[in-house]
Amino acid sequence: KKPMPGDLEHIETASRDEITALQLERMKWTLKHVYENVPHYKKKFDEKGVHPDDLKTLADLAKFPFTTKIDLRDNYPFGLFAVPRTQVARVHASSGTTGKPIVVGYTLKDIDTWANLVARSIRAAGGRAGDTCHIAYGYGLFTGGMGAHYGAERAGCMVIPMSGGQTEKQVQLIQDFQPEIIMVTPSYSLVIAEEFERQGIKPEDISLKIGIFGAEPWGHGMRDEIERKLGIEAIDIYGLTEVMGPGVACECIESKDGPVIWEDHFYPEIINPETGEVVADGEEGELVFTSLSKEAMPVIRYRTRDLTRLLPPTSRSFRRMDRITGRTDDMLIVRGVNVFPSVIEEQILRNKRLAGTYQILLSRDGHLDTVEVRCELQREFSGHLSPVEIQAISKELQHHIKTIAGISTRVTVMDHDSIPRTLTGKARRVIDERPKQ
Ligand code: ADP
Ligand code: K
Repeated sequence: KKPMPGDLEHIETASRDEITALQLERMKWTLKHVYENVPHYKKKFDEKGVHPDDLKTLADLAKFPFTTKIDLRDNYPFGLFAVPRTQVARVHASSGTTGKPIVVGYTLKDIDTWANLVARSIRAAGGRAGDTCHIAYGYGLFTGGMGAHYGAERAGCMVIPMSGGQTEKQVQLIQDFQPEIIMVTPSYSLVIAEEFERQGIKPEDISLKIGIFGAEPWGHGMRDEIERKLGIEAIDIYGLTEVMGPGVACECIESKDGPVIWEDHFYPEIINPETGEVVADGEEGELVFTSLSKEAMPVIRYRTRDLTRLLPPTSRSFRRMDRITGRTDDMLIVRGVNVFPSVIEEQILRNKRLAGTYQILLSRDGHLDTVEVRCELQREFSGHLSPVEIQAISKELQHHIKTIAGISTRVTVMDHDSIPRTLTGKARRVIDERPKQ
């Protein structure tokens, strides 16, 4: 499906001058808004000796301080909100580096903007009003499910709010309701594809035409496999909770050459993660976003920790981003869910019979990520516990990790000194054996 002129918003094909003018106006508004309403930003700006009035051009943004996950953690839960609580319509949350999540808020207008941007993303992907959209992202505190949902409704789709899991039911509903669009993590789409295969349903007999995939990195190999097995066009959507949720950027079906950043609402920079210097378009570095229209929780130069490049415009007037090639922190993404090793470590340390040495082993079973957490007993307990006691420790830890980090794991409790140490005496904490896409 090629986009018709009527399917595009004016700004999507506007001149660079027009986009720059809009960005500058919105950036000035945002800086002033946070300076006046969020003590954290006022303090950081003052410490750096910058004032919102110092922004004369977009490049002046480089004078302003970065925002990180630590700032969100330190202001947990609502300290970075720029409007009174009475004006916040909804919150979402995502994993932080400790047991406490990071929390974001939206005014009704923010939710409206978000719905518009996901709707724009769906149209970019080739979806149209009247299509049926099956959503298999998780609903709840995660931004995935509800973000996709409101956007698909806004695009004029009939929405099937299926959420994740229950693969057989996913297939049954797709067979019965005949959706054209599916929104889901790329890895789970392959699990669904396999269930179709198992039931002997051929790709050409599946109603789906477009899949919009995000929440985790995926590559060309996976795109080909998904497209072949489901008989669809597979489109990449990018986003993150701190900046909004899914729909910060989305690929266009005409070119399928990397997500187009919706630059009228999010100003991207690429920085050298070591020095913090802004690098030129085309150079790889860490992606940084400044929100341009958010009311409840704007972000100024938010360091995503995602490594990528900015690419020139093609199908739209906005710049694109390349695939995410890695991260500058140790965050893991397991089945689309962000997981910090430090959160798992916290849960291990809660049990006084366990030592601080542990290993997280990631591998892939079929299309899904699996996680094994190996930990060791403290020396004084090692060899003194019954299998039943050890089993109970592992069950309890598994439960805590599921509750706090939101992922299922297999926990193996080993004797003291079972995990190999390196020369420095430290164990390699994360072993990622998942195949690279
Ligand atoms: P989401 O619902 O988009 O996954 P989260 O806040 O849970 O939002 O996770 C955001 C992170 O997920 C990003 O910083 C990035 O590392 C990863 N991510 C999201 N979308 C993509 C994508 N299309 N490709 C690669 N990584 C992605
Ligand atoms: K994610």
